[in-house]
Amino acid sequence: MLAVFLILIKISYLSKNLKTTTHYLSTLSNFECMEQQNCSQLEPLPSPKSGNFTFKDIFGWGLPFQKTFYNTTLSPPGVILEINSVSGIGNQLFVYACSYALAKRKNWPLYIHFPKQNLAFRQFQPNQREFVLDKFTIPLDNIIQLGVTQFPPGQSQLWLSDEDLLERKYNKTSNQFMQLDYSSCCQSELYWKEYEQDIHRLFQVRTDSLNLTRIQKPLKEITSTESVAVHVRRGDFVRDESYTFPTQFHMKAVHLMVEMLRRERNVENPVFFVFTDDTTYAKRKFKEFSKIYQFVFVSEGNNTSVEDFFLMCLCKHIIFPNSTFSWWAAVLNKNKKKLVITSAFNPQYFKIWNSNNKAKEFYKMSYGTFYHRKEWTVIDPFSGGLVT
Ligand SMILES: *[C@@H]1O[C@H](CO)[C@@H](O)[C@H](O)[C@H]1NC(C)=O
Ligand SMILES: *[C@@H]1O[C@H](CO)[C@@H](O)[C@H](O)[C@H]1NC(C)=O
Ligand SMILES: *[C@@H]1O[C@H](CO)[C@@H](O)[C@H](O)[C@H]1NC(C)=O
Ligand SMILES: *[C@@H]1O[C@H](CO)[C@@H](O)[C@H](O)[C@H]1NC(C)=O
Ligand SMILES: *[C@@H]1O[C@H](CO)[C@@H](O)[C@H](O)[C@H]1NC(C)=O
Ligand SMILES: *[C@@H]1O[C@H](CO)[C@@H](O)[C@H](O)[C@H]1NC(C)=O
Ligand SMILES: *[C@@H]1O[C@H](CO)[C@@H](O)[C@H](O)[C@H]1NC(C)=O
Ligand SMILES: CC(=O)N[C@H]1CO[C@H](CO)[C@@H](O)[C@@H]1O
Repeated sequence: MLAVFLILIKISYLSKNLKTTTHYLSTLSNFECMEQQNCSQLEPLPSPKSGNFTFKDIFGWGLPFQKTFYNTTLSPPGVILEINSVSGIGNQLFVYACSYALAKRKNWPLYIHFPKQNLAFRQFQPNQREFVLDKFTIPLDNIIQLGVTQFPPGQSQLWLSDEDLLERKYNKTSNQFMQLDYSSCCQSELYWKEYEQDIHRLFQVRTDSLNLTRIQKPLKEITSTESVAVHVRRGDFVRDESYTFPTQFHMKAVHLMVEMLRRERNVENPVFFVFTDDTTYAKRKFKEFSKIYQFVFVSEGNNTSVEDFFLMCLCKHIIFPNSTFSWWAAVLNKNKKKLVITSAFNPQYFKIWNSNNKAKEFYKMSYGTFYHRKEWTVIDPFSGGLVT
């Protein structure tokens, strides 16, 4: 009897919390289109002229992908997006945005090459580089499997570099398939600026990608306080001494954020939400700070990187190092009064980068000029000084 009673209390507690969470979510996902007073659908990209690519049933059911691909031949033209197997969320969004903009400009279909991964077993743990685009509101109709999907005889892709794309240096009258070459990163909004609104709508995390029970506590705290996301990235940056991020960056950035919030936003009680792939490390680093400011360590328990990303986007303000994951969280953040503090690139990085000089010069130039948004506060990761 008592047990049944307790279970009932538990169920009603859970469903009440779930309702509150769902309420937050629905308010938030409509936020942008309500703001623009325009909730109509996006103008879709053209459909392919040949082949059928319907394999929606693959997502979530763990069917081996081979079973669902048909042996079809594509008709040019089209833009082909091949997700590099080593890219994380941030870089997948960068190359998608860039390919989307190219397809849109040409009014061509966009094909996405499906990676050889079993989607059912994705964990989205830190440093696992998994296909993630289906976790967003990105339409995935034109999926292909290169190798299974054929090009017509004599057809191939026109490979484009970052520079080609930015300067539109490709053959504009070409009717060939176009594809980013493997070194293209498209790490700037300049590649898709004219479709900014589309990108914002396509890059919403789908509600069904989230475990609402798991994230409901931080979600509530983040939406009800003057929240500042703090991204502490260790993971692949600790592989090698020369990659270790100077911890003084976060310290300086937190102080600066407090000062800027007070001065520019009249805010006295920010709450810092730490997102990290190494909670033990972050807790140790922020030990003293936690006594002065309010700190919440979000990345604890069985969270996924998609959930962390979703929550980071909802924080009112953000502090982040040179990570593309948090670059997107800063850009997709819808708070009109957000403050963003980030780190300049480490000049050391370009010294160890072994690549030809031309590409290196291009990246140096791009990171120094259009990688960061103008309105962001960029500080030197070592001295903490402002970079202008
Ligand atoms: C809403 O967006 C659609 C598609 O982007 C556009 O065609 C339409 O003119 C917009 N309507 C308003 C009222 O802005
Ligand atoms: C797709 O093409 C395959 C092979 O031609 C065919 O067997 C299948 O019925 C088609 N599916 C749809 C949904 O049109
Ligand atoms: C796909 O179709 C082409 C043309 O019909 C055929 O030559 C090829 O062997 C097929 N490939 C597979 C893997 O079935
Ligand atoms: C550009 O593409 C068109 C159409 O495919 C082709 O006829 C032309 O020769 C190409 N120009 C160059 C410079 O490659
Ligand atoms: C969602 O998260 C809760 C709390 O961590 C966990 O008990 C539950 O199993 C999760 N659900 C799914 C479907 O993973
Ligand atoms: C990003 O940060 C890491 C850690 O400090 C650094 O080693 C790397 O050089 C940085 N990358 C760039 C492009 O500045
Ligand atoms: C994480 O998940 C595992 C297995 O599902 C469970 O045993 C563990 O208690 C969970 N940890 C937290 C902090 O929720
Ligand atoms: C993806 C992610 O951030 N996962 C974190 C979840 O929480 C554990 C425990 O704190 C972290 O180790 C993971 O990095």
